[in-house]
Amino acid sequence: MPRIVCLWLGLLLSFSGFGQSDQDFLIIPKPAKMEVLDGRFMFSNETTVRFPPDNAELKTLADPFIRQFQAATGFSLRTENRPGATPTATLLAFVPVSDANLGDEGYRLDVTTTTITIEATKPAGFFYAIQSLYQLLPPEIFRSTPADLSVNWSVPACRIEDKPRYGYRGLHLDVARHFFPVSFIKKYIDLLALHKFNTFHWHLTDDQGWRIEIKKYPKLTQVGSRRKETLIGHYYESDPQQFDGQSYGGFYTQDEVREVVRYAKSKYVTIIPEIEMPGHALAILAAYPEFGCSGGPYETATKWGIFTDVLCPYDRTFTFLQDVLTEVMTLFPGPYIHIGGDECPKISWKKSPFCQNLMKKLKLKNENQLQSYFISRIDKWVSSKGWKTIGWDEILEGNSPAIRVSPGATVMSWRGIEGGLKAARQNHDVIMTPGNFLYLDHYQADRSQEPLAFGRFTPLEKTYSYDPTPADLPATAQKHLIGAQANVWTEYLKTANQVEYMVWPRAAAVAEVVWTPLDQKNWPDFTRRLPALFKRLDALGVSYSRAYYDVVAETRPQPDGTLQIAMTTQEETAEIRYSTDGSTPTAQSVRYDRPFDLTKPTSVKAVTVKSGVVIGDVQVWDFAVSKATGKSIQFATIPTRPKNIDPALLIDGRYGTTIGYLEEMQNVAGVKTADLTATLDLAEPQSIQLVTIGLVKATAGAILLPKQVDVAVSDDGRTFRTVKTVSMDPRERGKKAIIRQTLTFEPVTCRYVRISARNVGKVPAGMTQAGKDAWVMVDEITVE
Ligand code: TNX
Repeated sequence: MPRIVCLWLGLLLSFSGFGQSDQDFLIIPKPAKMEVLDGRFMFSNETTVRFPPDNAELKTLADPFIRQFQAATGFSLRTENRPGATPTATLLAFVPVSDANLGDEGYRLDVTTTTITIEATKPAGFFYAIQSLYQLLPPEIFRSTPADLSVNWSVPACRIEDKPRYGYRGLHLDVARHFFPVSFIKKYIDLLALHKFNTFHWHLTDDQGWRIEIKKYPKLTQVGSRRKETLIGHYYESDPQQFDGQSYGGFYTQDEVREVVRYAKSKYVTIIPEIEMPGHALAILAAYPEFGCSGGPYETATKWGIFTDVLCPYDRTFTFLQDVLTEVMTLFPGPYIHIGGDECPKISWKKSPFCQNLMKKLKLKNENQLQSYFISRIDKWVSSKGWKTIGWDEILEGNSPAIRVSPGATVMSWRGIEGGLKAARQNHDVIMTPGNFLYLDHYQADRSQEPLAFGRFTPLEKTYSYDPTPADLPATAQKHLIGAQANVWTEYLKTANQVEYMVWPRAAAVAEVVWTPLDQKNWPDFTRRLPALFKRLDALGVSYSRAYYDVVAETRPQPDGTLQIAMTTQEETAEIRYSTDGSTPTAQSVRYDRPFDLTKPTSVKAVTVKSGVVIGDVQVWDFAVSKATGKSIQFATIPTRPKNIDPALLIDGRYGTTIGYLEEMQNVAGVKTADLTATLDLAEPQSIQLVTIGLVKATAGAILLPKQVDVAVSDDGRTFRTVKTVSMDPRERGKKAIIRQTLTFEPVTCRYVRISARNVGKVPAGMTQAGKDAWVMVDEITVE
C-alpha cells in the first residue's frame, strides 16, 4: 500500500523498512504531492533513457542530465535508439501527456524498482521533473568529476505529482552597483533553475553603472559603465566619506546578453531586463547630460543612495529611451520589460522651467503627476510594441484618471506589501518583493559576526515564513497576484562569493514560498532538508551561508553579580562546543549542556558540531562583567533609539555595535538633543573607583561625542557628588566607532552611580550635519 506522505515524512522514513532512509526525499522546493513506495530504482551502465523519437525538445532537455550523470557517476546512460539496450535494464522514460491538472509547468514522476516515468504536458514540466530527480539522487550527482565508488546511485520508489503555486517565481540581481561576469550569471541561472524559479530579473542600469551595450548610444558603456571610485565601507562609515580611488566598471556586450538569454531559455528561465527611469539614472546623465534638467555636467555615482539628478521629461529623452528599449527588445524574449520607476526625487523637476511649463501645458497638479506622465508615456510606447511594462510600486503614485499607467502594467511591490495589495485590488498584476522578507541584501545573522551587508535583519526563517497571498484578499485581486521574487542589491556585495553567501540558502526558502502549496510548507521539515541542500551546494561550488547553524548567545545578568550565558542553535540535532580561554573551539572543546556563569569579563567562542564535525562558523563574543552586572539602571530622559528601550541593555554584558544603518545599531541607546543620564543602583554601598562607558561617534549621522562625561555618586539616590568629569570634542569626526571612555577616580563608597553624557545640542557649524539636532549614543556601562 502506498503511504501518503505529508508533513512529518522524516519521522516516517526513519523506521521504514522499505529501502528508504532519512537521506531520501530532500527535494527543495517541496513537491505538491508525494507518495513513498517500496524499494529503490538502481541506476547502472545498463539504464536506458527513452523519449519519443520525434521530440527534439525532450532530447535537448534530457541530454544535459545524461551528461551530468556521466560526469558525476562515470555511468553512461543509454538512449534507447542506441544499440545494446537490454530488455532487463532499468528505464527512464519521458512520456508527454495531455492533462490539464498538470498545467504548463507541472509533472508526474513515478519511480518503481525498474522504471522511472516522467509525464508532463509541456517541456518545462519535464525540466522540473529532472530537477526533482537530481534532488532524489545523492548530492554527489552535482559533482563535475566522478564521486567515489561507495555512492549508491539509486532513488527511492515514489510517486510525485507536482506543480507550482505561482506562475511567476523570480530572483533578481543588481549588476549595476557591482558587476558580475557572464560565467557567474550562468551559474546563478543554474541555481535558479535547479530550484524551479522561472524568472531572472536582471537589474542592468543604475546611478553607479550602465551595464548593457546599446549600439546607438555608445557612450552609455564608454562613459556610463565606469565610475571613478567607490565608497569604502558602509554609507555612514566615515565622515567625511572615504573612497577607494579605483576606477570601476564593466558591461555586457549584446552578444553576451544574447548568449545569457539563450542559456537561460535552455533552463526554462525567462530574463526580464530592467532599464531604470526616470530616477537612478546618473550613469545615463554622465554619458548624455542633455537628458538632465540642469544640463550637467554629471558623473556616474561613486556612492549609494538616492540622487536628485534624474531624467528630464524632454521629448528627446523619450526618443532616447525608446531607442534604447528598441535595442533591448531585440535581445530579450519578452513579454516583460522593467522600467524601474522607484525613488525618483522631484527636486530637479521643481527647479526646471521646462518641467514647470510642461506641467502647466498638461494641466498637472504636481511633480508626482509628472512622474506618472513620464511612466505612462513610456508604458504606452512599450505596450504599443506588444510588450508589457513592469515597474516598482511607485509607478502607481501620482496617477490620475487622465494620466495613469495602463491596466496591463505589472507592479513590483517592494515597500512592504500594502502597495502590492492595493495594486491587485485595482486589477494590476502584482509581483510581491517585500523588503522585510525577500531582500537578500539584509543581514541573515548576528551582524557583529557577519560580512558587511545593507542593514536590516532577515534571517532564513523569516524569509521562509512569507506567504505572498493574504487569506483575506478578495478572489478577484488574488488572481492578479502572480507571484513573488527575492531581490539582491549589491551595494555591499563586491564579489561573486559574497553574492552567493547572501543568496543561499535564503533563495531556497523563497523557492518554497513560490512553488510549494501552502499546506505543504513547513519550517521544521524545510530544516530537515537543509543539510542536503548544503551538500548539493558544496558539490556545485557555491559559497553559501551556514548562518542557520550559528550559535546564538543570550546574556542573563544574575542578582549575585554573575553573568549567565545561555546558548542555542536552530539545528537541534547538533551540539554546541565552546571555549572561554580565547582558543578557537573545535569538536573536542567543552560541550555546552546548560547555561554557565561568568564572573569576570570573558571572550566566549562557540561553534556547532554534528557527528564529531564542526558544521558552523565560529561565533565570538566579548562579554562584560562588572559591579554593574545584575543591578538596576534608570534613565533621566528615555532614549528614543532604539524604540521601546529596556534600560537594562546598558548593563546586560553585551557591547554594542554600530554596524549597519543608523537605526540598526545594536545594543546602544541614543537620546536626541538632551543629555544621556543613567543612574545605577548597586543595591548596597560598595567601594568603586572606575567607570567605563562606550560613546558612539557617527558624525555623518549626527551622532556626536558628548561634550562632557561625568560620574557622580550618592548614598541615598537623591544627593549626588561629582567624582569625575572628562571633556571631549564633539566635533571629532573620522571613522564611525564606539569609543570606550574610562573614568577613574579616588576609591569611594556609594550605593548609586550616575553617569551623564552631555549633549552638545545642535550639530556645530562646519560639520556634515551642521544645524541638525545632535544625538548622544552610548553602549555598555561597567563599574569597578
Ligand atoms: C532600494 S528596492 C532600492 C535599491 C537599493 C535597495 C537596497 C528598490 C526598488 N530600490 O535601489 O539598492 O533599496 O536594499
